[in-house]
Amino acid sequence: MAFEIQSIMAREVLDSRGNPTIEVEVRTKQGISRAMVPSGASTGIHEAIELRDGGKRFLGKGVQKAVDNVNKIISNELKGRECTEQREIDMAMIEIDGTENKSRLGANAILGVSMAVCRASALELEIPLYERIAGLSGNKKLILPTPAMNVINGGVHAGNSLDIQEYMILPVGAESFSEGVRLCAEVYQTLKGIIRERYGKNAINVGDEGGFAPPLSHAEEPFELILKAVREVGYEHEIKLGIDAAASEFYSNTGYRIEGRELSGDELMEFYKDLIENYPIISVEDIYAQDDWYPWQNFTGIFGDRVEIVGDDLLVTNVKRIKKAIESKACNALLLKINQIGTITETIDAARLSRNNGWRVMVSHRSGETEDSFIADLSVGLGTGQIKSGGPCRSERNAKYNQLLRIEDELGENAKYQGMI
Ligand code: 2PG
Ligand code: MG
Repeated sequence: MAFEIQSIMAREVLDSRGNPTIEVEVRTKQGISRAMVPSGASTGIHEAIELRDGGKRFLGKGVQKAVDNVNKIISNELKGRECTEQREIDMAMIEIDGTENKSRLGANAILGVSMAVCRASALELEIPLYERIAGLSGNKKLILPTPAMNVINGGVHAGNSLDIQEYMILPVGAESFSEGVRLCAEVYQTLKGIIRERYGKNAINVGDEGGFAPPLSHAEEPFELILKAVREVGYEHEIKLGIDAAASEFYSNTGYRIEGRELSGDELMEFYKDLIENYPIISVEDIYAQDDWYPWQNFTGIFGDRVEIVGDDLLVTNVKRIKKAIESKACNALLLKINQIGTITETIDAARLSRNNGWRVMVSHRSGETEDSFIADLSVGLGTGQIKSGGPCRSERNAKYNQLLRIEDELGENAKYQGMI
């Protein structure tokens, strides 16, 4: 028993929105490995279930049941196993849970253990976490990802009237990851000045993901502001744009409610077409609702060669839904979120399936985050080439970018930056 799990324990801690989340500690002979679980706001209905207590504590959001499930059920089952057996451990937890969506033990309980076990194995093997993840996934190319930084927040992440949830800048023309971060940070600070001047100092408060949330309501306005900032610092060639519409949030059975109008799938396509033609947009995410497959296919048929079309709520990091989307050509990229599926093994499988079918993969944070930087290592280890972790502001967002800066240093001359996607 070289790499034995000696104990596993969980506790309730707070996330970036002040809601409880679960932290797990796995003890092995080299010490303690910790992990913290993120939580979404615009969650897809097909995501694995995050167990919440209900009742009065934390207004129903407590995670003591999930903590108990780790401390009383999962820990007994996994104690004494080798922490290097990631797949067997993840499958054992899935089996004990016994449900399709991890609703018995809770995907938050299972994921916390899965992440901490992965860290423990890196510690025991005396290799960095990204190298461990590369080994688990069979990936040979470590790549520093292009960051997709969300600089203007809307939708359910902000208190303004923008329907589109995220306006992102992607430094595809930077020479390195660190240069990309610098360009984005310069644009961000310049944008802050522009917004303050135009809308007053109340408008420079930030939303859940560290982007600004000025009082705008038309989809084009954020692009104009961002491009003004990009031009002011002179990075028109280096920086391109992306959006996450999070369209499930403004969809109902009567259509897509955008700027006070009710649009059909075809009309919404015209709306996006105007944006794509007028602005340097290279990536669009969740442009339609999670079960509205037909317009997704239609859009991909027309724009699939021009832009990256990312499925988030549509795919929920679930290989079954990814297979369906590959077969039906509903998009051409996966948004990879560890807590949508609930184990590291299934996350790796989702990324592999997507890559093997010629798709791009963007690793993603959640709007409710923690100081855990696991996904930074995940993006390098899987070689996905892209990560979104919010604006370059708020330390739960920068924890990921800062970890990537450390990895860049550590890889030295071998640090390859994705850049152009
Ligand atoms: C998204 C995410 C992260 P949330 O929709 O892509 O940006 O938001 O975590 O609220 O689902
Ligand atoms: Mg999304």
